[in-house]
Amino acid sequence: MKTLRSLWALPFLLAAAPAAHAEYGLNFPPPATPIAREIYDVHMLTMGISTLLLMGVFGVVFFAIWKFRKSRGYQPDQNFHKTWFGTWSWIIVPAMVLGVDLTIAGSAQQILERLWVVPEQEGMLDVKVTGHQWYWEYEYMDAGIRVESRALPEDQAPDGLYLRDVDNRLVLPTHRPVRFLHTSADVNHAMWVPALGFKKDAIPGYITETWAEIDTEGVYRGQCAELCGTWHAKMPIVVEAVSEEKFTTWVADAKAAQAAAAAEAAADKEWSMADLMEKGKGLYNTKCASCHQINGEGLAPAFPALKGSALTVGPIEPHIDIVLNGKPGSAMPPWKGLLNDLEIAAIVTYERNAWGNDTGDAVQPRDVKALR
Ligand code: HEC
Ligand SMILES: [Cu+2]
Repeated sequence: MKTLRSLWALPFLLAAAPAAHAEYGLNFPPPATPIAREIYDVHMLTMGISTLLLMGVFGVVFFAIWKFRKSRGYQPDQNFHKTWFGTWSWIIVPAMVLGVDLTIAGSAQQILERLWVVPEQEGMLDVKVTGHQWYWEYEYMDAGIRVESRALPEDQAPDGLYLRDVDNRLVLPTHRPVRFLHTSADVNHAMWVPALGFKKDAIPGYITETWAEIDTEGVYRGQCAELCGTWHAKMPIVVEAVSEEKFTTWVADAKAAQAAAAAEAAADKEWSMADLMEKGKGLYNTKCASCHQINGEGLAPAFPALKGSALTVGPIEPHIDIVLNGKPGSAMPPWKGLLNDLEIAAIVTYERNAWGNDTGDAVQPRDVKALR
């Protein structure tokens, strides 16, 4: 009873906390593709029809309850079922309802077909979307650009956007069809951006496709929609739709940055301890800390501590090896394909010297290369 009574306060509480529900309006987020807009329209049509029916039915019911009440001397009709309407209404009314249902289903079917059948078209942009525990990876197949996208930690996320904002957005052009190729590197995930009109599972070992042609520039938010483990909630998706010109510039910049990073890693340079530690700290905090924690203490029993662990203060080679190849059958992924030699050298150096590990080892990119 007490709980029920305090429920009265709920609407007022919600109204008083605008920051907490800043993103939620009364309806679905505005759609950003023609198909998503049609889905939205079917939804509105359905809502309209059901609202009218609801008002009609309730109107008749309330009117009848009031008008024909017992206190005015009315008696229940004992013979209604014997009238023509009493006999046939059981068929006519459901048939009308079915008619409305089929009308809605018919238009929904047409829209879904266009949504799920990827058109064969020249000039499509192919983006491979891979779900990872717990971040998204976007690969622009033609440009050869790879982007990792992670939720911003609570202290870096803008107000009201914790678990809704990421470090690197999925940048897409408007007025150009994009084909998404969905897959996963570990467990099932699902890509869901409501404004694009679809939700699609990411299944390890399979590649499935969807598509979208965004016609409105803007930022569209979504999230992983398949329970995928401890930090399922930390997999937001942020799509930034920009003009074709802006997209071309973005592609050029991303390619240049990627080439510069590769060249830096390939250069046969001896890196100083300070440089390795600085690079390693940034990389560790974004890529490893979700499991092993910022303080290196892990999260027992799932994720081992790296502070003072046998591998991080023991010989260097097995340490590099587990980072390169992961540990099959555990949540520790292989980083071989995701990090270059310099990045792995920096992370391993950081792990061997942070949190009081103090081994004094400065691991060089060539040490990693030798074990690849
Ligand atoms: C998704 C969670 C996850 C992420 C992300 C992760 N690890 Fe691990 N890591 C594990 C698990 C689980 C183990 C334990 C594997 C086992 O031995 O069963 C482990 C083990 C290790 C070990 C061996 C520890 C020991 O003493 O046994 C090292 C070193 C390590 N990880 C380094 C890294 C580095 C470097 C990164 C980032 C580039 C990283 N891990 C990212 C889950 C993760
Ligand atoms: Cu997920």
